[in-house]
Order: sequence, then C-alpha cells, then structure tokens
Amino acid sequence: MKDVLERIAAVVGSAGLVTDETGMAPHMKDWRGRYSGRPLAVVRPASTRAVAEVVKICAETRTAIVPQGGNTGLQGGGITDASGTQILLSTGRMNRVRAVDALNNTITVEAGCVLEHVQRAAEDAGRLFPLSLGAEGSATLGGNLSTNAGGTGVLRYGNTRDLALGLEVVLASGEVWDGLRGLRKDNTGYDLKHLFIGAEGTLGVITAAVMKLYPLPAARLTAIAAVGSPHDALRLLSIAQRQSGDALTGFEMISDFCITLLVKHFPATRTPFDARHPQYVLMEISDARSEASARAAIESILAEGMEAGIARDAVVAQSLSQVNAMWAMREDITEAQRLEGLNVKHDVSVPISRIAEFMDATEAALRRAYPDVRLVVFGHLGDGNLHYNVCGPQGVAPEVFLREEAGVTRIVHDSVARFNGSISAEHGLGQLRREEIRRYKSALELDLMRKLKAALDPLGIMNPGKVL
Ligand code: FAD
Ligand code: 2HG
Ligand code: ZN
Repeated sequence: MKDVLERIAAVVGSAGLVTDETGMAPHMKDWRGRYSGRPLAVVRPASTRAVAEVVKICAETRTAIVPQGGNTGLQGGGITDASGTQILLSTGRMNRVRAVDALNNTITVEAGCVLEHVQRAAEDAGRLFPLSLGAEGSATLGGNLSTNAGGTGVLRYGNTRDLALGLEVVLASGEVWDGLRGLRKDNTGYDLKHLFIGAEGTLGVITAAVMKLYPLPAARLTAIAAVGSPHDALRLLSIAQRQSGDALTGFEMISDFCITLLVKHFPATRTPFDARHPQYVLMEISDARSEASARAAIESILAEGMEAGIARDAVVAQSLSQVNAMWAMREDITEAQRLEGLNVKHDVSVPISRIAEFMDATEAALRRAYPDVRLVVFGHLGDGNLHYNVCGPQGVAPEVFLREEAGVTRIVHDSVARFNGSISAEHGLGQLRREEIRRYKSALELDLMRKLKAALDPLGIMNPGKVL
C-alpha cells in the first residue's frame, strides 16, 4: 500500500495527496451523515493526465477508486468503505471552465467545477445553464453527470443527461476517451457518453463535459398557490401547461408538514399565506420577451385556477427577495429534515397523471402499518418525481424510528412498483438502493448491467459496492 501511495504522490505531488485525518475528514462522511468510510488516501489530481496516471497505478495494483465531487450525494455513492484500502479520488482541483461557445450554445467544463460556477459562466456569456438544485453551491458537474441529477428545471430542460453533448472520461484501464464533441447530431454508432452518465463512478471517471446552453430568459417569475390536494395540484399543472407550454419552467409541490419543519428549524421562514393549506405549488414562468409578459402569463394561470376553485389562494413574487424567499421555502426542506434528524428518504417517480392517486394509495398503506408517521412529501410534481420522506411519530426519536426503515420502505416501494414507477428518480442507487433495486429491476436488466460493468471495468476497481 505504501508503494501505491508513493507512486501516486509522484504523479499528483504533495498538494494532491491527503492522508492525515483532518484533511480526509470532509471526504469521509456523506452529506446526511448516514455513511462513513476510511480511505487509504484522498487523491486530488489537477488534470486529466494526472487522473489517467492515478487510475493506471490503481489498475496495476488492483486498488479500488471511489470518485467524489462535492459530496452532496444522498445515496452514499461517493463514500469509500471502511477498509482503509480504497482511494478516494476527489475532483475538486479540476474546476476550470475550458470554453464557452455562445453561438453553438455550449460550455466545456471540467468535472470538479461547482454547478453554481457553471451557471455563472453561462450567464456571463449571456446564456442559461438550466440545471438547478438545492445543493448547487457545492455539487459538481461531474457529480451531476454521474448521478444524472434532476432538480427543478427538468420539466422544461430535462435531466443532466439531456443537457450533455460530449464527455471526456478516464476509463478503468487508465486510457482517456476524448468524446468532447459539441454536436446536436451525431449518429455514429453507440452513444457511449450515456454509459457514463448516471453510472455513479462505477464505469470510469468523468473528467470534463460539453454541456448545452440556452438563451437567457428576459424574465423569470415565481408564484405560490395553495391547493387542497395533490389532485388539485395536478389540475393546476394541466392549466399551466395548456396556457404557457414551454414557458412553464418549474412546477414543484410542497406538503404542509414541510412548512412546519421549515418554521421549526428556520424561524425566519414566513409562511406563504395567513392560513395553512394541505399543499402548496411553487410555479415558475420564464419569458423570452419581458417581465410584463411573464406576469400576464402567471396571473392568467392563477386566475383560471382560482375561478375553477382549484387554487385556494395565490401570490406572485413582487421582488427578487420575494422570489428568493419562495425558492428558499422549497430548497431548505432537505436541510430542515437533516436538522430534525435522520428520516426515511424515498426518491420516487410515477407517471405524472397518476401521482395524486399514488399519494393516496401509499399514504393509506403506510398508515395501516404505521398510523402516526409524519410525511415530508415534496418534490418535482411536473416531472412525476416525489421525495416521499417519512418521519417517525411525534416524540419518537429519529434513531428509534429508523429501526422501522425496511418496513416503511417496502410499503412505499411496492406501491411505486404497482404504479409502474421508479424507486430512484434522480438520486441514483449508490449504497442505499444497491440491494433494493434487485427486487424491482428484471433479472435481464440486471444481467445486462453486470455485463456492461464487466466489459468496462474488468478488474472491478471502479467504485465497487455501488449500484450493482
Ligand atoms: P458526489 O456526492 O460527490 O458523488 C455522487 C456520485 O457520483 C458518487 O457515486 C460519486 O462516486 C460519483 N462521481 C462524482 N464525481 C464523479 C466523476 N467526476 N466521475 C465519475 N463519478 C463521479 N439531486 C437531484 O437530482 N435533484 C435535486 O433537486 C437535488 N437537490 C439536493 C439538495 C440538497 C440540499 C442536497 C444535499 C442534495 C441534493 N441532490 C439533488 C443530490 C446531489 O446534490 C446530486 O446528486 C449531485 O448531482 C451530486 O453531485 P456531487 O458533486 O456532490 O457528487
Ligand atoms: C430536492 O429536490 C432534493 O430538494 C432533495 O432532491 C430531496 O431531501 C430530499 O429528499
Ligand atoms: Zn429533488
């Protein structure tokens, strides 16, 4: 092992090799505090060439590699095991924007670039990089690609996969695949980039990518509407899509218990309305022409919703600070839950048309077994993706309720399966869902996945114990 570290040190230098406890600590535990590991070392290469050399050494010595970006993943995919034999490869020093081609509407970025910086670089060039999620201040583009992250703009712009045009990847052999093409059309055989997107570091290390950009909208307006049920939230979605089509760039749902948690953990939170309501919808309209046009569009949606008796109350943000406050109400739920203590998380999707029915059926099934659980349900309604998180009954310590995790998850995921849904919509499998997926994916699909893994990583050194 000492020999491996000496060889790696010769490639990355002292700035690129961390072996002391304090330096490794931020990389050893996941964001939720649910998984912890002990790496042999944290290796921080600063270039694709250095990543390739490190991977070659690991292949020769059969040393496992766990890639890590911003360490905001929620499934434990970027954490090593506790053996002290795996290398944690952090992409933090590979954070350059290599190029922006405004006319081609593309940006070429290194994997360790923080998502917020990518958004800013696009904006500086008068363009929009539309991937947006609560962890964007720390999550990296490499992590986004490797988890095929979703977020709040999927309704209009798609998942990370839909935004990627080309990749550069260091393969498990240490060879570099240069697929950094910025083409909208390229049908020259298998589209290899899609193998690495969503692979959670199990097939290779993504070192750079060419991503799509879009025109910056002239205005983005946000509103919150209160509704009586998920069924009404769906009706409002239908109105919004009929009236605004592609201008509808966000449609999120927040259940009332989320607001209770926010108020408890962020006392400065201002509830959107004087009265409380069962569900809230956060809606965003982006308009290419003007703010007046965006305002007219959002007000017209809300007016129709109110007239139809669907929206019980509604408010359109009047200033940037109100926009930020509305989005904070949505984005801070995960942090409020963390402060409340470990809970049972589920990141599920079902066909959008069936999401309200799914919520009714799942809650009924859950309450039969666990009558007093508190549901922290929120998410990307416009994509059919819910964070169906379950807290224990009032007064039961989180770590005590966590003993029920397997039973709770079985009920939720079996319900997802009955609705032809997915048990991981946007967070990946990591360690958390590695076993669980065997119950819900067909043997044929799992076998194909294993064959791909064996073909691309025959030595099994890339992020072992994750996904498969
Ligand atoms: P990490 O956590 O470091 O790694 C995630 C996985 O990718 C691991 O398996 C790791 O091995 C692999 N990996 C990382 N970099 C590379 C690379 N260069 N090459 C190969 N493999 C790599 N996710 C959503 O989809 N939508 C959301 O709305 C959302 N909101 C969030 C809000 C909060 C508050 C938090 C904490 C998380 C949220 N997430 C969300 C989850 C998380 O932010 C995303 O999964 C994000 O894409 C992870 O990026 P990262 O750089 O932190 O990756
Ligand atoms: C979000 O949409 C994230 O905010 C996190 O995907 C979801 O905390 C969660 O369960
Ligand atoms: Zn989400």
